[in-house]
Amino acid sequence: MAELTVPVQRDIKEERRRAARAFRDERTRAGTFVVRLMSSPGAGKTTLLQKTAQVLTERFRVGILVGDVETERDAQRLAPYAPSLQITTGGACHLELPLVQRALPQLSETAFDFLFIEDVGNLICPASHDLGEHLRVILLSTTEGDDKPGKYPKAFRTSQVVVLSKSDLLPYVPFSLERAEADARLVQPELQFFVVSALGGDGIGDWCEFLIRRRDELLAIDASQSSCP
Ligand SMILES: Nc1nc2c(ncn2[C@@H]2O[C@H](COP(=O)(O)OP(=O)(O)OP(=O)(O)O)[C@@H](O)[C@H]2O)c(=O)[nH]1
Ligand SMILES: [Mg+2]
Repeated sequence: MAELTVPVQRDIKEERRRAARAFRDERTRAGTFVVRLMSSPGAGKTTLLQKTAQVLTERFRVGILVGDVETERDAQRLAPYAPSLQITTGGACHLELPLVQRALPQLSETAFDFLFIEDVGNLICPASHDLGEHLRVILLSTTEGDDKPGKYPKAFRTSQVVVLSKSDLLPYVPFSLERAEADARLVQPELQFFVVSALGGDGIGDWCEFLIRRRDELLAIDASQSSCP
């Protein structure tokens, strides 16, 4: 079969990177810290967001966008805690920035201090897409095995934080926090780790304080840059 080369003459990846940077900068100027959660299905993203929203909404405005292939179930679970909107991808295994941009104005308000984005449960595809988040967090639950960072390196390499979730199950499963951490650090030495049980509440306080600190740091940097002549 004859091959036909079509010159596109557009760097689509660079266009996407630029759009993500612009989205991130807009949110920074609005004072919104965007935190994205990725993990394999069922690692505990929605449960962690329920607990996180419960704590943060005492002092902050929180919004949540949640991606799934089908159903509104996660948004329904999150709605009692914070304005939440489901993005159903209809088969796609990850979210993309245009979906986020379309969904955001449909949340009850957009002036949030924290915007959380839960991506579709998948350790592979989401890692290749920048949704304009300030902080990319990957959850690894104790039931998945401590060997996963090396097997799914891109998700760990492109994240800044690992939440080792379901710590309450540690007595019952062969999972070593040390091994998981060491394996992840081989992929990305700068990763920060939190050990959390969203069901039991252990580690939730440290996790929320960390998020507040990171938002404060972001806003302080933005303020100092805005005041530069
Ligand atoms: N023991 C224990 N179970 C948990 C914990 N966090 C979540 N779970 C359970 O794990 C299951 C999956 O939790 P979800 O929060 O729905 O996980 P998810 O990552 O949002 O799942 P998807 O959106 O389908 O990818 C549920 O049955 C939760 O109750 C935890 O800290 N400890
Ligand atoms: Mg979920």
